[in-house]
Amino acid sequence: MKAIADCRLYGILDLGYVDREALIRVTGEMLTGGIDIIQLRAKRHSPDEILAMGREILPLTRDAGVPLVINDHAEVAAELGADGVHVGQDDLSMEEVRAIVGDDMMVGRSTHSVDQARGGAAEGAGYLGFGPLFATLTKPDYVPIGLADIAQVHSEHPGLPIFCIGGIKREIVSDLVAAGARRVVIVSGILQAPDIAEYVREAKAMLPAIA
Ligand code: 3NM
Repeated sequence: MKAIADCRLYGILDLGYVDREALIRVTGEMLTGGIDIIQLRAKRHSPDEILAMGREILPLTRDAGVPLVINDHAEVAAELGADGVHVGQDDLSMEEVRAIVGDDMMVGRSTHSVDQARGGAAEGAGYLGFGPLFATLTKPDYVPIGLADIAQVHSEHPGLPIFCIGGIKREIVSDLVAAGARRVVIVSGILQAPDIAEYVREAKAMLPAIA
């Protein structure tokens, strides 16, 4: 299984973009392109449905050695035996998450400011999301934070994997790298691409190898 420190391109299976019936196909295409880590995000589905989806895709991600992270639902992550769970600022505390998933599972946290990133590092998150950099329909109602704080947040937490997120498309990955980003999450860009595997391959090629 790929370690989080070795992950550069993070893909999200967001059921707002992927049809339920296309889940396995899209997962396969992302894996073929070389996605490093995948999250299952289904804001409108029940925990039981998310567990069922997780059971369908886990064999594929395991086969590829790619971590599978469950968004929001720590119970589902625990029951599935997922590789990680991702929580937002308004979701469970780290203590509450640990009570459900135990000490070993990777826990990722969304952060939207330098200050929240400090909080995520202090609580022991395994990685951080940092954004939204740009306005995005995938997560409306959030004020974009731009590129200004990317360098700072990386310099404050050198050992912690930080994934920039929000409105990122393949075309601008190089600009983000120039601004100090090392890792990115791309959601709609990947899921709406005519050729998902190719999109993933090209986006990943723009990210520097992890030293
Ligand atoms: N979280 P797209 S931005 C799921 O800032 C999510 O925490 C964000 O999707 C955050 O690549 C975001 O389509 C949406 O813009 C990212």
